[in-house]
Amino acid sequence: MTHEIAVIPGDGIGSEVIPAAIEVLEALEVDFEFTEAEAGDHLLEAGREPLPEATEALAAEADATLFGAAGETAADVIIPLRAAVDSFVNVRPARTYPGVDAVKSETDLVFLRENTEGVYAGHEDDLSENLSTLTRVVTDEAAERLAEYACEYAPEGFTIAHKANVMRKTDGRFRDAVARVAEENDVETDEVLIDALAMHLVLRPEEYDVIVTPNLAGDVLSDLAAGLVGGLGLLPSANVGPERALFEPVHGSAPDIAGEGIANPSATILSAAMLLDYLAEPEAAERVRTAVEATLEAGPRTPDLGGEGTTEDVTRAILSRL
Ligand code: GGG
Repeated sequence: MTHEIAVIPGDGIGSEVIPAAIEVLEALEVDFEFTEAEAGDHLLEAGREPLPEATEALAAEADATLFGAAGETAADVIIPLRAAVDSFVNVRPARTYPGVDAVKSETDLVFLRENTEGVYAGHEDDLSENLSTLTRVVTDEAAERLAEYACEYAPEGFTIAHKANVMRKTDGRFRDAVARVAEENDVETDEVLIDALAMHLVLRPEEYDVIVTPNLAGDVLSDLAAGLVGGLGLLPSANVGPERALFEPVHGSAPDIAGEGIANPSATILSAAMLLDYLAEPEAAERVRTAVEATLEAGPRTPDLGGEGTTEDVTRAILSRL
């Protein structure tokens, strides 16, 4: 069976790490047909739409999509692309790896981030010259979809992160809907306020496992977790929908290092491993993860991990260990 994969490198280091992941996928005994499409700041700068209709349509039809990074046009690119695959959950694992310096070596977390609404729903306005507003959207439907997924993902239980003591209606609705679905499915939950959770994660990340969060909180806390485990170069993600999914590193376009050939490809290659799991290719996924882990342990490593290796060096090493 041939898996049809949409490939959207996006901006900055996206166009350096995506080819690395494609090389790894091509080295496996799995049939893929890759179709590349454009999106991002560079299109806007050229006077074009940052997300061409053809790119959105490709993601909506492919078996899965591999996306690189969004820059200034993130709201115009990545949010509609997630919607194109009807993704209601962004799965963001953050764990430590042998050989990589971590602030907290006991970290092994997965964020299940609501992926359609909250403050990322796109209802932002300038009401006057000096007043801008943002409408936060929380529906039972989105929270329940996320919770159903969380119950399947973590039947042993999960933590609900919210700030319902202040955002009583929106985060109150989120917390109540997620807790209700968990109870209906006999899945245990505990809950924690998002601000307290930020501190707990820095001090005692080992106390947490699977964390279900509203949209913005999941975005912020997963970057915090990246800081605990060695940086954003290590965090993959999956945007899962009912019939399709889009995979991307958690990091953005990293304009400070774009073009230098030193971006860490690990997060994108680990995202490709998540894509393989999604496509029911678990052995190939495991081969990729094992090769990435061995390379993180033995090197070469890119400068974000204290090494002197290039993207190319790390990719070659991963390929040699497949
Ligand atoms: N590959 C992830 C990416 O491009 N991140 C940039 C960004 O701003 N993301 C916002 C989000 O993940 O919602």
